[in-house]
Amino acid sequence: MKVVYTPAHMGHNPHQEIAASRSASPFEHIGRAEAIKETLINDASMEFLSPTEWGTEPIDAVHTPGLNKFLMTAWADYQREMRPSHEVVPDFFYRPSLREAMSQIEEPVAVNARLGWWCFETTTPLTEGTYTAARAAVDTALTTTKLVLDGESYAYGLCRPPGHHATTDLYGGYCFFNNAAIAAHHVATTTGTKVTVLDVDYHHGNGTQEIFYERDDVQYVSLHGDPQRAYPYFTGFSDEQGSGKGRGSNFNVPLAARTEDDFYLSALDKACVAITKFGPSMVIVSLGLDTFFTDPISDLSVTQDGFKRSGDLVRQMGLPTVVLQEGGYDVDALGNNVQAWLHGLAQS
Ligand code: OKP
Ligand code: ZN
Repeated sequence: MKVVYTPAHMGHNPHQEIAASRSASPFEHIGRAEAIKETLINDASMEFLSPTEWGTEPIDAVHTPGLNKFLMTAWADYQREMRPSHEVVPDFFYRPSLREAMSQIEEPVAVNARLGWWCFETTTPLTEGTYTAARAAVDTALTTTKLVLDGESYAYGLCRPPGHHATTDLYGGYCFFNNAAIAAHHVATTTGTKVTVLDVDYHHGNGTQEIFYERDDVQYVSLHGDPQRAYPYFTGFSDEQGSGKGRGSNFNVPLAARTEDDFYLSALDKACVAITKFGPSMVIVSLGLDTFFTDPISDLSVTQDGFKRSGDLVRQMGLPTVVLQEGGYDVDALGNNVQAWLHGLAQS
């Protein structure tokens, strides 16, 4: 299987994350992608390639162009305007009801206000090389997708930072640009065919759902921890089924804490039935391994064998499949878990 990887992800190098009312070492760090790389590079069935450059056009086709413009200079703007800091985090979020009944405003001028305009939470610091890394993750997603468009049955993109929490005009949840959504939009618009994003990360991909919620050319299907208890809390409920033209093309499967392999696989099977019914030309998998039973920030109980069975079930749909990395925070198990999933997909 072809694997797209670049060391450019190391530009995104947070030293802390602000969550649960304290600052602690970040769960999303360089070591995650390097652990996956180490496992796959020692696997003779994996062939490594570097991404090519795709520019900002595919990003601006999905996100409000101001998001890319902001992220390009935000860290440097903050150093100059506020104070020198290894990582940059908003402390004031724009919530539209602050201006209830008043005129709509434009993006503010002060960098601290712009942070709160474009970001929705505190666990996603900007560091000096974050922008370079986030752009490289998009290039990785698009390069992987092109391999499959050009005839590979499947390919894997080692995207870092992840993408599925980034909405049309907000970053957060360790995500800056929505790698999978950019890839799906690229396929749908350049081929004129339908595409499915199958999101198996523990966390609901609120960004991908939002981006495609009113569209009938891209289906979003997700299995995740029930938002009644799990991040991102405000989306991922089963009654979210799409709206307008998109009604029926969004499918959420919230899962109970400690869900084990057999139940998980039966839920994934339902997701696959919904995908087959939609009839896409390609499946883009948002692959999170944070459903693993020892993941430090999640509460499902999937095993390494469950990951292999998941890949196998996706293969049985018989569709060209792009696999893009999202979460997974038990770093000691991460490489083996990705490898198991990919071997299930490749039946090797
Ligand atoms: C990103 B992806 C943990 C706080 C959780 C954000 C979680 C983002 C998950 N102490 N912070 O979906 O794996
Ligand atoms: Zn996750």
